Amino acid sequence: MPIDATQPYDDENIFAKILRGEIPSTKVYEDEWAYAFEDINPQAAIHTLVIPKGKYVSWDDFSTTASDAEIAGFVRAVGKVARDKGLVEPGYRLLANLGQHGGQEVPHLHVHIFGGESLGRMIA
Ligand code: D5M
Repeated sequence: MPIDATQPYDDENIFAKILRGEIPSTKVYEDEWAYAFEDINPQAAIHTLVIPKGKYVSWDDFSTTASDAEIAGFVRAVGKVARDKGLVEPGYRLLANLGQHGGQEVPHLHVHIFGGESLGRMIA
């Protein structure tokens, strides 16, 4: 079920539990600002999620309330994960679903990195 992206942050959401190490994940990268792990239900040959360490429900929440340092750190982490996976050439796709129409299921901001194959025009 897609979430209402205007809801308050829920400390019990599944990505909060992953960040706290309460449930397992396949870690790809971690730094001060971000944590990256493999999507449990991959929609492409490479499907990695990057989440900020701060408590942000959505891209809207993050882009309006995070500090410049958090935003810069997170954006650089997304780029680094994709680069380290060798995706810059031949390319990849970033996606952040937001709310009901965006089909966002988990109420902690996450950017999907899709790659490892030709992706066509759209991917869910
Ligand atoms: O995407 C939410 C994504 O989160 C979806 O692609 C599955 C993934 N997911 C859900 N639970 C887990 C766990 N436990 N590990 C790894 N990946 C997970 P959305 O953009 O919200 O629709």
